[in-house]
Amino acid sequence: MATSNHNLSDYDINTIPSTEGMKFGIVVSQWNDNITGALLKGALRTLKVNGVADEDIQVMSVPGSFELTYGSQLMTKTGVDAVIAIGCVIRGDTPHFDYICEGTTNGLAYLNASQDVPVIYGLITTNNIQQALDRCGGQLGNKGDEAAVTAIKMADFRRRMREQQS
Ligand code: DLZ
Repeated sequence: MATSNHNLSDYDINTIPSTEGMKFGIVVSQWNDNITGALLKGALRTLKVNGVADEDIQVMSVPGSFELTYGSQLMTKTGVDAVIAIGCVIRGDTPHFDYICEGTTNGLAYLNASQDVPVIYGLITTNNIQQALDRCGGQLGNKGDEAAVTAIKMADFRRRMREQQS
């Protein structure tokens, strides 16, 4: 699980499927927007490097990570091939952190299990601001890059499964 052994931005471009004809939705939380903005930048950069045009990416923001489930659910209904949910929850002095992390994680997992557009977990959950900075373009790379690569792979997975079924 430790990200310390893994740079979140590392991937082999030769293993990325074609993005031709694909559309992506991104739902980004405004809470900790210095972090989520950097994650969004990473995700957009990686989608574009892999051939996705601006007009095939729809970005919407929600107030906090807890709202990512609702936002992503609506985004899955817009004709996109995958949704990336981006948020950042930083531990505070109360159990609030645990409730938001658990609620958001369960919500996003439920979406993946209950409908047919993949929703990618671009949520970082950290003990402090430094750990978040390390993961949004700092020494451990950018989880936005990782989420975009995962979105492309899952959109391709969905496309191939649909082709098999038709
Ligand atoms: C309330 C709250 C707190 C304390 N911390 C965070 C956080 O670190 N990251 C985050 O994305 N959102 C936080 N929120 C806001 C909740 O996600 C949510 O927006 C509110 O509880 C309203 O539903």
